[in-house]
Amino acid sequence: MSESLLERAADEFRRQYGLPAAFCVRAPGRVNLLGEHTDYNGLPVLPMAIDRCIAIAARPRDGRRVRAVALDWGHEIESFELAPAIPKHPQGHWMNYIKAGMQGILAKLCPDEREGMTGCDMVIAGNIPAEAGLSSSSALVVASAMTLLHVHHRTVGRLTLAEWMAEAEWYVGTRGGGMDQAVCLLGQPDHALQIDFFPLRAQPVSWPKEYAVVLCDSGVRAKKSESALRAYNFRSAECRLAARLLNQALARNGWESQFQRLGDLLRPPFHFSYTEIRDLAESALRDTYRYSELVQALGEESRVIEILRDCSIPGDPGDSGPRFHCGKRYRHVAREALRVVKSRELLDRGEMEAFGELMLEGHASARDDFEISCPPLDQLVRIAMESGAVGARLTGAGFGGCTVNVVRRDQVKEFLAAVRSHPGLPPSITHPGMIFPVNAAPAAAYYPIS
Ligand code: NG1
Repeated sequence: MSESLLERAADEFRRQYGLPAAFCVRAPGRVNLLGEHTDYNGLPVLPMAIDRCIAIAARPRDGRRVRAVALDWGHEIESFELAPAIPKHPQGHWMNYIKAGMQGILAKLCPDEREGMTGCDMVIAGNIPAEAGLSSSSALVVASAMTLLHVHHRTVGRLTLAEWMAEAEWYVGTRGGGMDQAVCLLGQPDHALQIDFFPLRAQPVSWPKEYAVVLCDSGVRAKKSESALRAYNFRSAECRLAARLLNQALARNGWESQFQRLGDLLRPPFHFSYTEIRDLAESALRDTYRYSELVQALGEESRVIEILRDCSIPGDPGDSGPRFHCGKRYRHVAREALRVVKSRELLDRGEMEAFGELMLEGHASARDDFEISCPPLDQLVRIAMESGAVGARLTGAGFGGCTVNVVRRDQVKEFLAAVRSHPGLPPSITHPGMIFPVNAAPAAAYYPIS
């Protein structure tokens, strides 16, 4: 499938620019099997790179202009000049992801190198459903950065590039963690990855051949540019506020050191186990705080405002504004991290029924404590379980997008038929393009033009 995508990009390149492309880049999307909203808390995730990709055909050009055409988003040539601070396209525009990746590279170069950077022409093709929790955005960010690097014959280690790109994607307005960029650059066929953060590490986890991963798209579009972006950033702020509150609880128990993210508690001087982190998160926080209660607990309003501003939440929301569900959010994050660690052991032993149980627990926790599900996703999880899946849950940031389902490979046909013919689902979802198996795919790579 990705070969035809690369060919499509290369063919269209010649048509658009009247010259052959010099090379292609392919970058995969991902499905997250477990570990939702743990990455920016410094705790592990278990994603898999999938055989749905972004393909870019490119050719260097003189001067600092970058021109791009996206085949699935309008065929118009868009362009910008490479610069240390590239002005944004309107919020939500696909060009912002290209700008994010390229600006992310420029940011890491010394001024002389940055000055010497010339642009390129590009054609982009893709088959990752957009805004469906499958990381089409990070695939485009990574592919764009790799394009610029290749134009300048530069190589950067994959772990380093993944870290650069995690930060680079903040350009579009989400304060995400580093899962998507890391799995895009480090994924392996037939394997999921356990990814740990600060410092970034990835270990391949063999995926059992007898089981397939099937995605069911709810059709609800979690548009990063609108309310889902605000909701995502609000979760991130609640987690950071929870960290401040827990630091106080630790100080009351005699700890002098402070931590920033929950995952820091795994390391010196704390050396907590995952279970101890979970117990602390469950016992030391209240489910919900009003704004004034947070200010009182943290002692300084400016600290609260600083965290909110850092997560793109303007001003002082006051007590008439939203509540802060610090305890509920951290309960999800801490239990989810434990699920990732356990699930990895279960995969190693091939205990897929127990793995499926953890997926269902993860979904319930995402729905009830992290509150990122929605009725269509809950319904898809129920229907998947009635149709023979061993496990099912929402995947990615939530608020819409896809569910991920684990199904015995010899039962995939029956599963697809049962879900597609389910009377409870609207026809728009039962379409074959909305319910489809995926395979673990290799990491992003360069391809010569054939
Ligand atoms: P998606 O599903 O691609 O929006 C987002 C974040 C991840 C992670 C997940 C939730 C970005 C680029 N990605 O993924 O880092 O936090 O949500 O687990 O912000």
